[in-house]
Amino acid sequence: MVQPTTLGEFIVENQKDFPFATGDLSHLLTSIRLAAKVVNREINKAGLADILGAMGQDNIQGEAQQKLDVMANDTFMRALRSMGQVCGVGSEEEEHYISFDDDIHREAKYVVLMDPLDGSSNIDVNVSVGTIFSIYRRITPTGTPVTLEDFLQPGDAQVAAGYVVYGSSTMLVYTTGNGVNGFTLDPSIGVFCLSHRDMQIPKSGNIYSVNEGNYVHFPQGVKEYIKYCQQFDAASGRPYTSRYIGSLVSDFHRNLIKGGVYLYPTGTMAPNGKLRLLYECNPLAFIVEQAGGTATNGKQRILELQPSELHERVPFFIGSPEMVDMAHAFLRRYEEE
Ligand code: P6P
Repeated sequence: MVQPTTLGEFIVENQKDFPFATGDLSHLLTSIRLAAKVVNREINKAGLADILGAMGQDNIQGEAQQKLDVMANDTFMRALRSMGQVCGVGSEEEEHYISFDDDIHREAKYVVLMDPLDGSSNIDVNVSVGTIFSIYRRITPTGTPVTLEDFLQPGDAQVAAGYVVYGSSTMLVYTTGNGVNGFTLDPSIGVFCLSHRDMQIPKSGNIYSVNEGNYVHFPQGVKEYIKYCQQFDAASGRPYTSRYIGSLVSDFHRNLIKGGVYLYPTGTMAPNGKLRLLYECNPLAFIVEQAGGTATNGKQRILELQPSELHERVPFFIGSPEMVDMAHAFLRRYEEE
């Protein structure tokens, strides 16, 4: 039997692709790998331990904080602090960025932005959830405490991005700008094994993912695009299939493999959209572009946007390039409406 390539082996083998690689990024990815295994273990036994349900407090988003959200945040924060390559972390679960302000960490050259457990509303009903992370080099001088400026960089400046999907199997998918690779956790040996080499999203597909419960609040162009998806047209494979898990990582991962488009537009309930630019949209946009796909806010590439605050929300259109382009055509046609 051919021995699968492990994530650890892959990181070392591909370190040469990373300019100025001093091994720091590799060590950083290793700490993320470890944290993902710990979170996976806790999620898999959540039904058994007293860890389901809300903490009885809200996070800064005003969303009921689930116990697993807090566990995941603490686990990744501890792992990122432990290896010494990171000087600070921005997290969905933390109002402000966390500075690792000691002599060792002030010399570190990376900052991380993360959504430690995305889709947490699905936790108690056993639907897949995920972790999303984004890695930048700090832009303020090493030796000084990290600043907000280090976190508010456009997505094009990312050096790495990835996600973990805790689903029927647990997968870690990431890019360092040289393509996208997927690793599946073999629970019998506790190792992530290369299972999806050089992932490429299909140019088109027949899946659209949107919360149609918000339909009445959508811009006219989005409404018209959804109708387009639902109309019969054998030549273009319509009507498309509607698939919406309510877990961004899971909806994105399925569309990355099968082809499709995920939409979270503006609406009166979410005037700027719901998804966060820094630790949801930017990392997935980096991944999808590396896989040949497209990610925009309906007008501009997500990766070009200049963030202005840590928890900034943006409208999000991501997936197969031909499907995102078609959605844009409807948005432009009905723009003034
Ligand atoms: P809605 C989960 O809270 C999340 O951030 C994404 O994972 C998911 O795609 C979206 O929000 C679901 O939002 O408004 O459709 O429930």
